Amino acid sequence: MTDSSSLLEACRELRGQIDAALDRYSSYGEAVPANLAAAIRHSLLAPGKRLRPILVLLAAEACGCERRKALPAACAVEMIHTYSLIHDDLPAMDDDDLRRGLPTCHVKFGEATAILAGDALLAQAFEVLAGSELPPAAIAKACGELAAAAGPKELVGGQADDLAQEEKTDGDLNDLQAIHRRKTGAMFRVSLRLGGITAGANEAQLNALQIYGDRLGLAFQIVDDLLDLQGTAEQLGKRTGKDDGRGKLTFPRLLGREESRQRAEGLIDEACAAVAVFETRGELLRDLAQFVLARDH
Ligand code: GRG
Repeated sequence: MTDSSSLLEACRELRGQIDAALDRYSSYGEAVPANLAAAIRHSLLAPGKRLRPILVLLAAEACGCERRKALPAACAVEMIHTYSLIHDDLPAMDDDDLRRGLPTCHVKFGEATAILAGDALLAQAFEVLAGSELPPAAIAKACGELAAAAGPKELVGGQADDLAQEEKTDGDLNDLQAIHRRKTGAMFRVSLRLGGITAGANEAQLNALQIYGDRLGLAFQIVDDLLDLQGTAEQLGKRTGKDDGRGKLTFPRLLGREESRQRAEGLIDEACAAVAVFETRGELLRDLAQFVLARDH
């Protein structure tokens, strides 16, 4: 394992490259109505952790590709993630007023503009990915996989089940894992796979990356549930304690805090084992997995 300062340094550098690219992609000039552009930039350029785009870049690197080549795919993933956050915060969904330490998009720009900002990012993600300098077959594969991950069988389906779950009082661990494998996990898995596709990875490599993404996504969600109980709004940049207050199905509610943490640790071990095949080139992926477990925001 590299020391944690090397991981932090690498992440700082990657975040800088991702932020600069997102800034370029959302510098629309006069082509986009000013209010819509401001709403998109408010949410997209807000200080998110950029975990998913970092995963795209690190997956590409693990497969021997220059990070720069994977930057459009990384930005496409972050655009879809940001759209999902904007829509999730709307009054009809989670009804939140704080995101990434800032007022949510609809609080600042109104509901209609926030819906349009999300719609715009969802579409632009595919424009950006389709415009990347990859062989046409790789672009088609990447677009297809990203569409599937964001679609009704994965992200949107997981969100629908999560909303439906709020109406119920029952629900077990299988239900909860099924929701999060789609709502949170799909975007993690596809981030890893897009990095691999960019690098021209073979099926075995894509499979290893997918297992890593699956385990990391679930562990990330368990830690998210624990932080919702333990963290502060200042630390997390979003409201905390909401899930518990509404009696929502969460990992700590079903398993208790200690067992939830143990489960997250087991998943991180599995994630790291999956990318052992990349030897030293997978080192940052393994370090990042440990960081997800230890994160406090
Ligand atoms: C509206 C289609 C649709 C989907 C919404 C992303 C999502 C699905 C809901 C957000 C609510 C939530 C707490 C989801 C689980 C964990 C999660 C995805 C947290 C946000 O991701 P971070 O912590 O956020 O990586 P930043 O701001 O750092 O990018």
